[in-house]
Amino acid sequence: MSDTVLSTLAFTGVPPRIALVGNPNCGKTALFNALTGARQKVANYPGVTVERKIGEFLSPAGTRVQLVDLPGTYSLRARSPDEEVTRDVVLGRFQHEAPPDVMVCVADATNLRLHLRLVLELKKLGRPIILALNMMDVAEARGCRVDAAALSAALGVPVVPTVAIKRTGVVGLLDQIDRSMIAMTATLPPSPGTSSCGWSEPSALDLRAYHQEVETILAAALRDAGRPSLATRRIDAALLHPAIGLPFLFLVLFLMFQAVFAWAAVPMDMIDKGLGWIQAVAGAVLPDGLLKSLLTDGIIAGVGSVVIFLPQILVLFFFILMLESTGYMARAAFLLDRLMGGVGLHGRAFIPLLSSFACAVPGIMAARTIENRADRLATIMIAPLMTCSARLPVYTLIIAAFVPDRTVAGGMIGLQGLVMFTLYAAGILSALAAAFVLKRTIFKGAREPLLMELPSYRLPSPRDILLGLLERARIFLARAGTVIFSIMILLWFLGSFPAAPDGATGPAIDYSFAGMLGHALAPLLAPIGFTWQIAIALVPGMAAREVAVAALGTVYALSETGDALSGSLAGVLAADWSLPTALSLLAWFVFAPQCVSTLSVVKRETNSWFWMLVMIVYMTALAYGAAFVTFHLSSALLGG
Ligand SMILES: Nc1nc2c(ncn2[C@@H]2O[C@H](COP(=O)(O)OP(=O)(O)OP(=O)(O)O)[C@@H](O)[C@H]2O)c(=O)[nH]1
Ligand SMILES: [Mg+2]
Repeated sequence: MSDTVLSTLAFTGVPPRIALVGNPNCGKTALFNALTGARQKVANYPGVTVERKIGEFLSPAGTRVQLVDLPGTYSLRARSPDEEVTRDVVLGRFQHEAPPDVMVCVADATNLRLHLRLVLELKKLGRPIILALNMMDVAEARGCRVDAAALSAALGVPVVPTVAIKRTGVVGLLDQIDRSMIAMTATLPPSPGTSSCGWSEPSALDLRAYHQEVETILAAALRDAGRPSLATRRIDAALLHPAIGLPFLFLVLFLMFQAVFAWAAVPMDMIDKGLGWIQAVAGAVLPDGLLKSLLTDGIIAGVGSVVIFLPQILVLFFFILMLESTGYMARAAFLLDRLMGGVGLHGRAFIPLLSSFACAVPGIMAARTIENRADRLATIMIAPLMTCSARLPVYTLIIAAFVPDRTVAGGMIGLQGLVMFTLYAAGILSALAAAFVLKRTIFKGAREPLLMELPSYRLPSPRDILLGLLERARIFLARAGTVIFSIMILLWFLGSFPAAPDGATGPAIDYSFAGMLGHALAPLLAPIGFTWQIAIALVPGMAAREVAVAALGTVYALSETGDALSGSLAGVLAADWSLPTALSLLAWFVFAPQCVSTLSVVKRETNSWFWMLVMIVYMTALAYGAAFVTFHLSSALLGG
């Protein structure tokens, strides 16, 4: 019988929709992944999911069900843009979509007092609810005992204990989902768009009533509250200690940049050798001509010069994933709150800013968790100053060419890693300075306190870290294979045509379209020491940062003649550029407005062209100024 009802439901055309709702960091996304087989980002800090994600699964009864993962929220009284997404989906206000047919409320079993309030608020909407009592493994380990049957009776909703990361309880949950859909078709015909009327802001009186109801339910269902995690308290006693906390955080970040160089060296060398071999083989096998030039100068030189940085990207992400999954990330925000407050930034800005080390796009989106609009805008405007991972290839290439590979401080610190750290520090310090200015001029406002739950420390799951790294590698290689690949072909074309006239001297690229463009831009960039080859590389570099490296690879491959070609790109640059030029280009890349994707996400998140333009103008001015000062200062100091 159940099958018939469900397939009737499926026949109406729209698949039934189920939403995962709950407080931040309770495991909604982990459950979403367990149910749909998706790999949405899961991490141990509040505010990981900031937009709704949709997936599908087949229920045991054979119904195709749409599942919506939502940002965490403490209440339907949304305060920040990410919480507004959840409220709007739940109440059916989201782009005129009907509200979800069933809500799966996810609650952290170890922290029911906090999590039940939202359950009560949702229950008031009068729509079908299932409670997933998640983190049962943690609860057990801490001696926290919840009587699921009693909880279900007291709440009046079905309760299913789960351990989302181990898929425990998923079968029971699916079963409940099927049941509530049957109940739904039997009792209330779907009436899209009407249910948001049932909700109004809870008053202070309602809140007190909720509070009392929670206590009554807990009295009935909580057999033992358990002990708070002793390990977490002990670790925090050290890591949040006023004297130890910040130095430890800086040590971690410093080690991260040292490791980016030290750990990645061997695999990078191997990739480099492999590419050299491919290039040599291609050069030997192919007859001279356009195809050979396209393959060796355009594709292998361009794409290859980016792919080589994969090991460094992975080391960087390994550290970021570890910070996120252990729970240290939220502590770092807490530790830096005072420091950030000094320049007027909200403590919550830390997570968007740290995410921007990976990529500014998710970083800027993470700013949605900041309630106050002025604080959020200030964070968005400075986020691109954090050095994103796509700039890593640019930095590394120039450092490898100009900074000797030796250690300082008695062999303790790698010089190249130190320079890298300095570049990252320059980005951070200028972001803080920019925030200081912005918060005192355009984005004035009182400072708001940082309210953030500190999650329990957790041992990262090796599988999650591995999957996270694989995902990163996939994204990086896919970009090298698509965006960079096509831009390199275009650039090779622009750099090869029109061909040099007969009897011309110098490399053919001089006479090509790219050469013309480079020479046209050169006067503008000469004051900051850039060569015309750099000028050419900067243009496609707007599509994605690492493209600049690929472009240099292609441009130099096309502009060198004869034997000079065989050297590595770093070697070619070392011979071609002066040190002030290299330093000036580094300074440029610390500040220059970032890729097109960053600018478009700024437009989307601020919902205004104006702020996007402000960003382009202020960052270009900063970049030009910094490169100018760097070039002239270093020229003077080096006796140029
Ligand atoms: N031990 C244990 N850890 C879990 C369980 N479910 C989730 N986690 C971990 O808890 C953390 C938070 O999980 P997420 O799925 O990202 O939580 P979320 O509710 O989506 O969080 P937001 O998107 O920030 O609202 C991650 O570190 C998960 O690995 C569980 O049942 N047991
Ligand atoms: Mg989530």
